[in-house]
Amino acid sequence: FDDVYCGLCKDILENGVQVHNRTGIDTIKIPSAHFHLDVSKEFPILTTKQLFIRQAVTEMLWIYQAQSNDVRWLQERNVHIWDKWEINEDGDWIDENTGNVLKHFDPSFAHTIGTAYGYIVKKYDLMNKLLNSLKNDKEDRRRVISLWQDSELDTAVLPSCVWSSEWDVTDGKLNIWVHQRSCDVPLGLPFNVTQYAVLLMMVAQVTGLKPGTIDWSIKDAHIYVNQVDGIKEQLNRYETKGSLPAPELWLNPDVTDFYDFDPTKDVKLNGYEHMGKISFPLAQ
Ligand code: THF
Repeated sequence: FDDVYCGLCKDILENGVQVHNRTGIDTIKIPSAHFHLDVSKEFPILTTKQLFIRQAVTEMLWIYQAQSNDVRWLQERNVHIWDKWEINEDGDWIDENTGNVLKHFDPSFAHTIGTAYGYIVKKYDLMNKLLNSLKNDKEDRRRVISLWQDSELDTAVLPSCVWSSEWDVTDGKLNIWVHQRSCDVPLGLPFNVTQYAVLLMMVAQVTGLKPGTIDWSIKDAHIYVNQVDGIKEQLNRYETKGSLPAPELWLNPDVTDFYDFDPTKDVKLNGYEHMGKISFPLAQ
């Protein structure tokens, strides 16, 4: 995965255009990107920097297993990546730098991110529909999970960034196409790719399939200008040291129900070697 990822970063730095956006911190962007990964050959996780697998898997389970939009669920598990988007007791989403109200919600949305991600999965029963289709109708060509629901957009802090996945079965292998409308390449993308690979492996296991491929498409692939130094450091590691062998993800083979996966005992990353953490600023 480092090859694909570092290639994308290089492309953005070489060919990207600097633009303004709602966060107030400019990005360098390219309009689109796409890559293909084979999870049956290699578990996709970066080795040119440390990827925090526990946080990434917890976020994925928050969305697809707990089907929650409550930020406290993550905080209770010591995951703080959504803290900047938590609606407060008064129903306000606050700009952490200025203290201004960025958006007001009904106070019943306190402590959540509003109607996005896990809220959508639950309301439209998307995960159960997927699992049932994979168990009962292997030929189905309508397995689309869409977290983009127009009627929910106004009441979400952020419309879901990774918002669609399509699932097909070919020759006993489960393959997905995932699409992301906006991509913070240094922070979001490494989390997202690894967590969807884990999701693919979990869903394959509980439906009697083998994990296959991931196609990943992106609209607006960007690096925030305050992240450029960190990416240059990562590209320098890649150019001087290459990448390290990919680790293996172990899932407890006894788990047969997706909702039974417990990340503290049923998910292990074995032999993860990496070149160390790189800190990137997170634009709100
Ligand atoms: N907003 C922005 N600007 N970028 C994003 O990636 C993003 N997300 C989510 C919502 N809004 C976003 C939040 N996802 C980290 C990772 C994913 C996040 C937010 C933050 C992060 O800080 N990762 C650190 C490690 C964190 C730790 O130490 O635990 C890292 O180094 O990877 C898109 O999903």
